[in-house]
Amino acid sequence: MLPIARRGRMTADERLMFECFGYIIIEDALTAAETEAALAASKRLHAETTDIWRQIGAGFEKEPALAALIDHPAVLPKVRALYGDQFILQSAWCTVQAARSESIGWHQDGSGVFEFRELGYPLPLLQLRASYSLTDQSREFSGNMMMIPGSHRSPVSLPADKRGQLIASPIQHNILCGAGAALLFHNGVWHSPMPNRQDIDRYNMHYIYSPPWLRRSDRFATDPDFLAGTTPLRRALMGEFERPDAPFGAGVPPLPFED
Ligand SMILES: O=C(O)CCC(=O)C(=O)O
Repeated sequence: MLPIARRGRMTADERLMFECFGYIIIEDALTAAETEAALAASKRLHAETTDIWRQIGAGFEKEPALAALIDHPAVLPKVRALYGDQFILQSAWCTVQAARSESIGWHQDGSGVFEFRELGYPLPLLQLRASYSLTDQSREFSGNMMMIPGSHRSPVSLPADKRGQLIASPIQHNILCGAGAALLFHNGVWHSPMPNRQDIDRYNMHYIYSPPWLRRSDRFATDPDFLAGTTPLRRALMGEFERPDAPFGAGVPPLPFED
């Protein structure tokens, strides 16, 4: 019953699993070297963090190992399969859950200011999140993600009194995966981090892909030095168009994929 996918192109089976569960898991998305480099970069980003849970945005501007995951070949073809050739990186968050801490909070992704579920039913795909586990989360209580499969298609919300609970629903799935795995999920899936009862801090790196007109949430503008030094594809994924005034129409060129 696990929606396990392989690296790269989205197969028909994977697409069905994604549509049914609202997520798929790519267990070996990153190599050990990529995981180690991204973890070291995440620790540098969080060098000053003292909160038990905190996320820092746009770390890719400073850390090449995090920029490398923006268009990672294990995952980006699946994002493309779901969105086509016109989408952006709406945000990228490096998230730490400190050792021996918890911050259970079941939620759907989107905007607390105007929840996506207010838009209509079924909830549209607006923030497709690729979450890379940078520390081992193959056992429960390692800060691993908990998900309610299929909840992106539920017309009713998770009851408010369940949103702070470890066991929010009998059908919840506590995701277990090693370091280097990627979890790709629909914004509508109810999810929460599990407590981290380990002696080490847990790190996740989240990349959120959206239609080109969705406002970025980890930055108002992308660092010009990063834009100047990065690849055409990553630059385009930053949402830099020639006509940023016209993101709904002819202003948005297709992403410069090589194939
Ligand atoms: O990495 C985590 O702790 C979970 C982050 C999360 O669920 C979110 O940012 O929406």
